[in-house]
Amino acid sequence: IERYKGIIPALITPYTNEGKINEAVTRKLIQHLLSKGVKGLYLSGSTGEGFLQTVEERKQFLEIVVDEVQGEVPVISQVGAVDTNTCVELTKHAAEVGADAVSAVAPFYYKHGSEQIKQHYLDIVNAADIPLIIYHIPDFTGTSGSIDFYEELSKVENIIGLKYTSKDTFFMQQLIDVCGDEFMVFNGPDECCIAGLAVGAHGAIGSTYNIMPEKFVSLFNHFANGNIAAAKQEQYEANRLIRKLLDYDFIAFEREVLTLQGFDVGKPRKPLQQLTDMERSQIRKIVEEFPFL
Ligand code: NGF
Repeated sequence: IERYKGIIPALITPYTNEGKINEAVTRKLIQHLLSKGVKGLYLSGSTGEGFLQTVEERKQFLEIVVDEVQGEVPVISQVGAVDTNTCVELTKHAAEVGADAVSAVAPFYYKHGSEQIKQHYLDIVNAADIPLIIYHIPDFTGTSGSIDFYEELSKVENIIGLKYTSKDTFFMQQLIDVCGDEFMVFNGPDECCIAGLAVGAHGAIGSTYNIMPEKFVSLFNHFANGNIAAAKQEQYEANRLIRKLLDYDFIAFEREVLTLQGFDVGKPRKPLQQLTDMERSQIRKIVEEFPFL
């Protein structure tokens, strides 16, 4: 558990101008984030565009990341997909290439009952000897498990935690209460990081940690040291930026900021927002307003 406690960027997947995975920029971005004190990397989630990639690309990206990280921090690969077979295939691969954990959103598009969703997670965790972190993101999947549902899954061997992307902190607190302290819960909405930590989240996984890792590492450390006023200050400063970010597709915005920071990560895949020149120049102005970027 100690290894995972902290700020974990949901890594952007760098692309070349041709839209292929950009290995060189991936390696450079990883070294940069590690140098800022992040405690892990979360791949192929919403931010990483895993759902817009082929299975081969998801495998390729994980292999590059595992090779670059060399065990320094945990690498968590989001293997969620519409169908169980793809999740199982990606889980087996993640175990083979040495990822530390896999994570999976609930199966989406079709409407499934909770028994089917539970079986889906059991099929994933039984596919290989690698821990699973469930990914709760009800706004995107259209499915929200109940507290009882998660409590049951938290007892399954090798299901080690939950990434919680919702702003309902009461639900999060109830989960932490019933699942126990050995079950890790990660805060999802970066703008509510301090709130998640306050109700007991062990760490935080999010997209804006790609562009401002230092701010959130500082927030986390202040919080852990009991310096709540300083942690709150960091959250407030970060949120002034996040408020502006939310006028755009967050992935398009963050890719533009990373490009301005010297990481040529390319454009998001369609149908994600393709920025106009005007929007790009607005983002450039925003970056100038925020010296911590
Ligand atoms: O994208 C969302 C949707 N949330 C992300 C994060 O929880 C999901 C969050 O960082 C994620 O990291 C992933 O799967 O890649 C937001 O982008 C951020 O708080 C800005 O709102 O809610």
